[in-house]
Amino acid sequence: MKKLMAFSVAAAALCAFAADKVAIKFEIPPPHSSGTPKEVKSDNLEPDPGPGKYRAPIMVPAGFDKKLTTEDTVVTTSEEAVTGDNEYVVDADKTPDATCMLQLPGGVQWVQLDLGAEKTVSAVCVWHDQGDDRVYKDVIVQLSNDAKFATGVTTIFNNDHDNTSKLGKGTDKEYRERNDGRPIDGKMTKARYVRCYSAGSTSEPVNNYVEIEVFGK
Ligand SMILES: [Ca+2]
Ligand SMILES: [Ca+2]
Repeated sequence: MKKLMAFSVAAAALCAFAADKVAIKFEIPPPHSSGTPKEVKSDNLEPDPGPGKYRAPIMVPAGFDKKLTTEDTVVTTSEEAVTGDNEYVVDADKTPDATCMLQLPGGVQWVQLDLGAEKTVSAVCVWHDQGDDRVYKDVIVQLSNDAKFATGVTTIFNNDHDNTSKLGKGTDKEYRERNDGRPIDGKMTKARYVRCYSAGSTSEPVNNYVEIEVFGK
């Protein structure tokens, strides 16, 4: 009887924990009409959820679903932009065109966000460019309290399956850019800085960033 009661208490605690979880609410822009579908070549592509269908929501404990990035978030980059301003990445405008998009040169590049202080990161969502059917190469998202990412680095996403970016081999899948961006589980990592890597896309060598949002507490 005692055993049964202990089990019930544990089960109730588990249920309460599950009930306390909330879905992160990303603001999804309308899909961009890209005309004729384009074939993309990738040997590591995840299955597309289908038009109008979105990925399963990221569930986090209540209170950890706050958007941490604002238009005042400081954005730095690996190299000077080809076009656009760093602020475009946090201006809440997700229109995939030159007026709202930061474009970095070709090769391995990164965009880094400073959250201002250490936070618990529950999710990161990245919108590159959904202007046509395309897949960005070697998408890697890392968190750290070190602005230089030399120590204490946690990788929360890495689809560089053949390690061409030399940051370690990743097991995540490549994905088609869509209007819902790419939500990534932050795994409740404590960090001040968020760094998002890419190495061009199947459409062009440059690296485009429309928006990056970080959630947590
Ligand atoms: Ca933007
Ligand atoms: Ca690669």
